[in-house]
Amino acid sequence: MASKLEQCVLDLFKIGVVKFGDFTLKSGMKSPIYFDLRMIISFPKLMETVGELMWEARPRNDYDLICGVAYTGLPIATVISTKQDLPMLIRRKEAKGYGTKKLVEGNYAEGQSCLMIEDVIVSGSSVFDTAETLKDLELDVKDAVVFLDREQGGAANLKSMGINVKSVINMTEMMAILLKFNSITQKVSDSVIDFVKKNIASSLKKKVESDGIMDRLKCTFESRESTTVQPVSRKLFNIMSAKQSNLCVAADVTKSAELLSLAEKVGPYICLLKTHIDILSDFSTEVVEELKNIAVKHNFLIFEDRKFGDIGNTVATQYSGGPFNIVDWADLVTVHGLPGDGVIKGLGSCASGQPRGCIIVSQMSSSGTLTSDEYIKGCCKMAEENAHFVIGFVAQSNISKDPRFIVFTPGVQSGCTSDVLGQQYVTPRAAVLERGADVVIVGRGITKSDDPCSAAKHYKEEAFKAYQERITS
Ligand code: 5BU
Repeated sequence: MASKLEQCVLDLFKIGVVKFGDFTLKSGMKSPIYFDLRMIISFPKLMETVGELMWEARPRNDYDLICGVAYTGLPIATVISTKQDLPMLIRRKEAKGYGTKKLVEGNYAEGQSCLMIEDVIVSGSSVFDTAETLKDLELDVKDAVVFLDREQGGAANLKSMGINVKSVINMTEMMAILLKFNSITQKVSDSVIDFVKKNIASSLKKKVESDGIMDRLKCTFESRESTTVQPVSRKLFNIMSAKQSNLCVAADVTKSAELLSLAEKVGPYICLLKTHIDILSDFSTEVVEELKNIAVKHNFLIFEDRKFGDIGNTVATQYSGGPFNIVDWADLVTVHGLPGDGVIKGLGSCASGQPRGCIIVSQMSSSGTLTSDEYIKGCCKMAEENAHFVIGFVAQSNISKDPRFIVFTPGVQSGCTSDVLGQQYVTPRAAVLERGADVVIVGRGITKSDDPCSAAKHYKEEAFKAYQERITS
């Protein structure tokens, strides 16, 4: 009598899930065997058995959620979800281009544990990508269960990235069952086992570390939108692609009327307007209401360059409340890395469901800045650990290859190299092509020009052209 697992393997073989021949896998690797679990959706009872076996193989007992890895993981996760009464999440392959633009569907709360469900692992890259996305949502994702481990290094790869994988069956065991029930010959079994031994998938860790495929500098803003779940990053990538603009204007003016008039003039050319709200001599809540309307009208985001730099409890009260109530109107704010990540947690605690984010000042444009290499590294680590709220860095060099993070470079002006108080300038072209800026921040180069509207148009075109050259070079 065949066991439940043996019967399941034989049934899968019978419906054509296990195929022998010449196949090319997703990675480009050639294979004499292909395991195509997609077709079980046409065999509901078998799908139920697969779900049961996978649930029995789970690494732990206590999960709050499960998440199917698109696509074949999805129906299996659904079967498990309904049977075990366990809420499910879906991670899209691509972010949808309309509506809420969410990458993950379903309800979740910070800190909940989530088990990933996948049909087959070769290198483990799909499970890894899903885990990264779920971790960005502050979920606890350490485990995955797969039906078939092809024994080509996927489990070890994932282990090195901190993910524990349990499989229902591996390739050797599957060949043994098919052989035992005379479904395949010894020769076929030997060739498959020989193949998997000789074709170990490349190290995920090395691939991720070398960032060969996903180097920030080489990716389009459009493609980077789907690498992050941070809502402000996603909005900004979207605006940058739609408006073909990576220009932020630093609106350093001291009167509300000047601020609003400048925002109207440069609005069509910018993705972001940067403010120092405390330099307005006539600040009122009406001015930020008006500014928000102009931002909606011209489709740009508002960025208050507040440079929060205190303990979490203090910055929380500075951010939410006081005369400026920044959290109410600024999509983005800057923070210093100096206090440690309490500053980010403090701000995050005030955002309560609104799409808000921060940028870590990692390197400054001014001469004599104290930001050392160690400091920069610390800022990058802080960003990675707080990627749900951090959207990127203010920097003067290519400090991160991570496509999720956006690098903003101030100290940009054509035809001028410094001011008398230590500011140092580079051209938009040099900022984007030599220093790795995604967004260039231009203040006086535009605000002090005779015609801020034409100056903004000019800077916008120059910076975007440099970005286009960068991604195609
Ligand atoms: P400028 O007029 O283009 O020099 O204005 C630059 C703006 O960017 C100004 O608002 C500064 O406060 C801001 N800035 C900067 O110049 N250098 C930095 O390293 C950081 C911010 Br952080």
